[in-house]
Amino acid sequence: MPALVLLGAQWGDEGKGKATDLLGGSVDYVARYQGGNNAGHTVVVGDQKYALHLLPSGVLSPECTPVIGNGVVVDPSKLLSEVRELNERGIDTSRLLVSGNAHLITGYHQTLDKVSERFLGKRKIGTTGRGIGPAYADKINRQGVRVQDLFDESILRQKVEAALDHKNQLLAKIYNRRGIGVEQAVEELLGFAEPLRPYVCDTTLVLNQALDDGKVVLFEGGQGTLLDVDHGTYPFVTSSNPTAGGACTGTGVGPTRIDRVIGILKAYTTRVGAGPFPTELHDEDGERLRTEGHEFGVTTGRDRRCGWFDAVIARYAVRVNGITDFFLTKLDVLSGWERVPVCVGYRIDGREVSELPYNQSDFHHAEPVYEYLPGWQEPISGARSLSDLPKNAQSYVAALEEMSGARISAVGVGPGRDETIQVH
Ligand code: 2SA
Ligand code: GDP
Ligand code: MG
Repeated sequence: MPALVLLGAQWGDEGKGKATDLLGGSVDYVARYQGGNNAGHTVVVGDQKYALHLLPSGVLSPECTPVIGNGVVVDPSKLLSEVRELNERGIDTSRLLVSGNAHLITGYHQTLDKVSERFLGKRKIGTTGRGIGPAYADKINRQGVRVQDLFDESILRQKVEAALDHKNQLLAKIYNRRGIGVEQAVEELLGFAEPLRPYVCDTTLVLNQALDDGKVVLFEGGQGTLLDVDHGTYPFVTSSNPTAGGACTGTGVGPTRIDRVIGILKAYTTRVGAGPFPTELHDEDGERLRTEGHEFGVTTGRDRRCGWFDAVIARYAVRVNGITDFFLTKLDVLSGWERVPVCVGYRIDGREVSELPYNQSDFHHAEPVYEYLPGWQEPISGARSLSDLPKNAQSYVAALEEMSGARISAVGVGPGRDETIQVH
């Protein structure tokens, strides 16, 4: 099992941080391949809780080397403060490697993110306001500033000048805001150069050599499949590719080297930010899932929208990611329901469909078709094998596996490292 991708199969917050941490002890490298500090990955180790945003969750495993790949957008100030906070809690971050080709998020990207959301009004995406979209826009528009540019002042100045020229016109003419000074932006960025220098290297070379040497590499996705800019609910998505292909472009490791793709799948569904969500609950059942599942954003503290499990989405995630295994998380949150609805298809303008519609209007109109599975009353956090679970919880897992189209190889029954049932 030398190379595995671990990604969110729904709209993010499925419990990727916990799953990565769980595997951290048996892998040599954990590489983030997309996104930035919009991610919020929670890891609970004993009585300690860590909320990681930019650092790969493997940073908490002493034998594991955390890598920030070229596909990630790096806010240098946030990276350094996350490193400092972990150091203050006794976690060694000296093994961290950061790609010199990763793009930087600067103050002006954050300004543009916030201003453009305000400008969109009720059409807003509900971004995290961390500058993610504008930083990726600059990358694709070839106006980005990369980590390696921090080490060449003259190139840095030229790139910031080029990036700000157009943005300042935009800020002044469209948003009626004051422009951003080139010198101020350059000075601020230069201040990050020396603190970052020890971590920066050619991570593509490191990861490929590690695989040549038989090391185990885990590629950790942020957000989730339906937030993918190509395969998600566009435009209500993030600006990168959390799907499995992103692991290759975001680290420079070819697809023939990937052995396993693990989809993290919550036993119900949540979403943060705007956009369609067929199984969303607007009633007290949704409120109950939010409260019992502690469904609040790790980065922004926003309420997460909650709804029932959607097998159409799980099957779609298998299709676009080539998922080989699922880790089913938060099964414990479902204890105490008389019956648990599971969405098996959609009704769209009178038609029933079993595949996710590619047409955005169809998806906006999709009404869930539910099957009702019998619930269980007992708390299950103490279960360590499937046979420890109440019969109806076992049947729920089996039904989800059958409907989703990939085997479930682990089941989460609590946030702690050990609160997991290993099935395969
Ligand atoms: P952005 O900031 O440009 O990436 O926002 C675009 C959309 O992507 C969603 N998004 C997320 N959805 C779930 N979890 C995320 N991370 C945090 C968490 C979120 C938080 O772990 O809880 O704290 O609010 C995440 N990051 C981005 C976002 O909601 C937009 O819909
Ligand atoms: P990520 O972005 O996918 O890493 O997920 P988040 O950390 O944003 O949100 C998942 C939340 O669920 C975190 O608070 C985790 O500690 C918690 N969690 C993960 N797995 C389980 C589980 O099996 N049961 C319960 N109750 N909580 C879990
Ligand atoms: Mg999260």
